[in-house]
Amino acid sequence: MTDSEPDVHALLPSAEDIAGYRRDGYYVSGRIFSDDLLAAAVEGSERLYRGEYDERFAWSDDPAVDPHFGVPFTDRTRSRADGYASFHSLALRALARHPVISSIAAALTGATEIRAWKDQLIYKAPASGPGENEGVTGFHQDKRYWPTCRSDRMITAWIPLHDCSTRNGCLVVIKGSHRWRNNHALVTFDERNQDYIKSELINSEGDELVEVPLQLRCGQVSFHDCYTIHGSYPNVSDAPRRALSVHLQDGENRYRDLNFLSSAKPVFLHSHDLICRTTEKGLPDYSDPDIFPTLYRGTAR
Ligand SMILES: O=C(O)CCC(=O)C(=O)O
Ligand SMILES: [Fe+2]
Repeated sequence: MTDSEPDVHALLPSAEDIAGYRRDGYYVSGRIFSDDLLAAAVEGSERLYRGEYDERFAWSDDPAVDPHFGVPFTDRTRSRADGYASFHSLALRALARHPVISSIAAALTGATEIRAWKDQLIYKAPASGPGENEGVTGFHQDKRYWPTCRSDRMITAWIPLHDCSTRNGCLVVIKGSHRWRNNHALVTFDERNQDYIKSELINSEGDELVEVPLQLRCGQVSFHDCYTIHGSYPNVSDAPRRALSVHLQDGENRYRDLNFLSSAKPVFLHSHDLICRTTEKGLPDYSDPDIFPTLYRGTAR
């Protein structure tokens, strides 16, 4: 594939694909990104791990926003998730803000506007031995991390920077789990015991728990609903598994104030609330174009 722009229309999901996403809670795209863009993204992530930022912001050194800011990544035996990679690396921004990603997100969710919400650059180191739980991403629901978001239509694009299989710990989704809303405990990204999450925490409302490993060729992207339960197992290959998660909000998403009863000691505080502009009422504005740029505006399909 050359580095020419991909054909947006050819990559948009069909009506059948959209119905599949709404039924099962996930969708796998065709090949969106070229080898060149992905190679640049790998290089961009290595630069971040050395503490080299292409662009800096007023909050780029604030560990309250992200404890990884400016901290070189030396311990390659565990995983690491950097929360603002697309702000600091232009190569990663090219993936996160790519028009094909937001167009697909709009088609799948039915939203007429898609804004950036957040991204996460994830490095899953090879596990040091068989049977180790190293590098596991615990099964979780993304929306549980964003209780201050009023929307239930948020969506995540998961962009691997190379081929991903069960061997190097590809993303695994639980089919249809976006309908299981009584799962407030699933803030379990950092829990490594998947069996515990599956047997003790997930409430599947009587449905069978069907895990689907999303094995992707480089350039492909998977999308999951903000309530779809997903995670990943150890990387038993001998190379790191690298992916950029791009979390997106629909244009209707607004901040909801869950601290109104306990404003002296806020319970729900997203790192974004520290850096985005505020509304007239002094509340975080989730449409601040500096933090949440609009990536798609169009008509509902
Ligand atoms: O890459 C992983 O292991 C987890 C990614 C994830 O949680 C997400 O994309 O929402
Ligand atoms: Fe997630």
